[in-house]
Amino acid sequence: MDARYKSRDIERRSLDVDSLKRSFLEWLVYSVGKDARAATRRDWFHTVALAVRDRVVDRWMDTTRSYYHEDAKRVYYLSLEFLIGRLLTNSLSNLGIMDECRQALDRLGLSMDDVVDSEPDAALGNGGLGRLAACFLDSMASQGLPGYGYGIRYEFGLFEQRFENGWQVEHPEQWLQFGNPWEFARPEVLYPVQFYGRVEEFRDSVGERAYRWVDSERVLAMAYDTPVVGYGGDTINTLRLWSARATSDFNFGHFNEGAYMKAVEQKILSENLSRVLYPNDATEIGKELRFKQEYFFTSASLQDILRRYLQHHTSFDNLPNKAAIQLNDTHPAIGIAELMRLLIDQHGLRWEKAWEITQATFAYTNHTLLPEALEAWPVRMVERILPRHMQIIYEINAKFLTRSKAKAAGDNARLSHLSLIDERGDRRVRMGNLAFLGSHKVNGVSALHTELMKETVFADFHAEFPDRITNKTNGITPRRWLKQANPALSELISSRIGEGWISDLGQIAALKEKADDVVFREEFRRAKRKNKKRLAAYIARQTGEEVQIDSIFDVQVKRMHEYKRQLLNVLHTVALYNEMRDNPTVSWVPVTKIFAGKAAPSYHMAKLIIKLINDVAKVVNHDPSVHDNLKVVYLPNYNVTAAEIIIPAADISEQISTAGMEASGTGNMKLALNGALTIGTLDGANVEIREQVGADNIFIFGLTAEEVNDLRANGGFNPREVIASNPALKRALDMIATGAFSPDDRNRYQPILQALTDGGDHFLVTADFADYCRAQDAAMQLYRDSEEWTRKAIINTASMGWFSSDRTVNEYATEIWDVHPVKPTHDGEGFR
Ligand code: BZD
Repeated sequence: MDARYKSRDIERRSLDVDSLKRSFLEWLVYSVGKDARAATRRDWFHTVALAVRDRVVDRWMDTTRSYYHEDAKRVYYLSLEFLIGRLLTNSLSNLGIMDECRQALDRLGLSMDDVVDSEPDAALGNGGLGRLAACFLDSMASQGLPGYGYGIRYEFGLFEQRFENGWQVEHPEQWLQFGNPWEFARPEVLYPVQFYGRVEEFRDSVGERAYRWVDSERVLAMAYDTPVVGYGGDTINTLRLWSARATSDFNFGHFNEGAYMKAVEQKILSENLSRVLYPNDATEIGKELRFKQEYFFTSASLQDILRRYLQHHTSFDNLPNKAAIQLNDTHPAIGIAELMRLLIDQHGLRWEKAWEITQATFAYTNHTLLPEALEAWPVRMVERILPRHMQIIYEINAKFLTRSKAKAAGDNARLSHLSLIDERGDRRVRMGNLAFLGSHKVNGVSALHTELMKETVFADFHAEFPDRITNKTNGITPRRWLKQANPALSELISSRIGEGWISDLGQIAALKEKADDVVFREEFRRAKRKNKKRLAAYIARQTGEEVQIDSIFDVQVKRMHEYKRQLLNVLHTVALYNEMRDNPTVSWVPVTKIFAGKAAPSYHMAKLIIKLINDVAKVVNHDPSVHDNLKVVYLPNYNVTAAEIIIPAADISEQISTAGMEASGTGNMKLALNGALTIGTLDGANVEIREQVGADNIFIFGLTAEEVNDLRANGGFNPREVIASNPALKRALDMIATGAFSPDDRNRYQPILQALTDGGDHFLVTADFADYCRAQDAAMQLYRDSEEWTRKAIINTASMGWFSSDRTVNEYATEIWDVHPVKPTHDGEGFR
């Protein structure tokens, strides 16, 4: 090899400050095409990202090659969402070259923070489900597990939220506008995906009945790969996202003008498949395009998985020993019918064999029990879009129902629950049932949620397959959510217990004894204060509001949903405001209520609650009689990047969902890990957080899931009585009802009051109000004793080891996937 290239090749991989600096200048000129004088911040971000990417590529290829040579069993995480956020700090931190990069930029007279802040936030997800997928990618790579993410490369991620006069307005999120330096386009990795058409029956070569799908429309799926850098940089896995391309059938040459225009229209239509992420996080919208997105990425992923498998194998018998496919909710569940189709129609397998392989390969994670969120597609639509799949689903159903215990017992009600088809009204395909039946394991995401799955939505399936449901309590990656987001605290921790916690979060328990160390407590407080200052500056920039660093930062950040009960929080805010006004001479602990989160664009009630919070903020923040003891802020456009600023600064973590409704929660884990004390119901993973931190170090309130269930079963309760008997609640509601916060439109909040009274208060806001206020009071009293508060905060941080997504992913790996770490061989040869 030419010596000049060889040395450049080595430089590309060198991690010292000088090499980085030289790379930056070279990349700026030769790839970004600017000189240092003309370069904008964004140019510098692209420059740095490309130079960092260089340092990843060799190891990435080594990793991929090692998996190939070992023919290792891979796990494929199929998810319609990956909420990854920014990647620059993540890559630098996991490669261990944060300081080197900062210094190299420094020598160029550039600020690292400016460069980092020029990266768009990749928001290819709605909330918890998408972020969980991103944490799992980090954990798989960090532990050397051969894991691939498969999803859609949406051109528009989750909308940008702005406020106009306190109302949410949505704007398109154009994260790809200036290009994406992390991804590699793979125009040669292209799979056809079919839609519509009809099924033809024929006799195969041995005279057996066989089927082919004909007259279909085709769209191509093109791959884009993003390297996933594991901690330490040893393993670099792949996130493969599919983009829709029109087929070359749009060869316009021979068209007349009318046909030509139509052809171009068709091209745009087919490429719409990967245009935009649906912004609904808990209600199914039942749109045809959504169903097509689900099939599009699932089909492409399965074709890719089979292609990779066939590099080493000639029969499919070993597929379950070489591939584990995890379905992130039911969004990719059509994959079960698709794998059956591929094995039977394209590879000639017999039904029984194909079914055995399919079941042994798939596993399914459920993320919600909310009935309105369970996917059920109209049979007529599925039939039209995927005619062959509809046949296969009928066949799976017929075979299953014939053999089921319910049939033997003549129990028709149970049979109809087990059916893949909901026969009530317009007939629908129940994707949860399909996912359950086609998988060897089905998991919930917290202990409570898994038990409720067994008792409610999947009770009949659980009776039929008692070993199939298993719990895998969620986790979060300590790299992003402590090391990167909270350098102040992570440096303090490492100074006392070393850096082992970063890849083995269990070690953080060694901090427990430091809770009694007065010096450590002081330093812990200093770190929190630093983060609070950073957040206060952010709040001022975003909202113009000045907040007190010494106030309690009481944080509720998550998607807006009635079951998450932001309304309960704002009612407490109004009650506290009244108390402060009534008792101006009391020395109040100052409180800053911080909200952030998006509402689905069509979710009117959620948007109205946002407006209410903003209206309350306007009144409270400008009322001199509370002497700045209470501030309310709603930060716009909550995303991963905002979370990284907000979470490390929180004193209180609000986890106040109606018990039984939040499957797990993961923000609860991030906040506690960063030393916030939780005010929460016994819901989702809060139950397990209490077990870990101890009941003395968490504020639990409200009805339990069982009590909620009993209450509802016994015909509910009378919210009007509850309101009448609680003067603080009554007063808060009266103020809202009479327009104290909406003088411009006094009836604005009627729908909210209606829901709480005539509507029966489905989410039990009024029922839990008194106990919630008690928990809030207890927290405020404790905050006065800053030593005691800090002690508990430290115990929270120190007790969160179990909530690392490394632990979660290991449980999946051993109990569901049977995949094992592979150590990549780095032979240092550079590009091949
Ligand atoms: O999944 C969430 C649950 O609500 C949380 O309790 C849980 O912690 C996380 C991770 O398991 N569910 C979602 O985030 N769901 C969605 O985002 C979603 C998206 C599209 C359609 C339906 C639901």
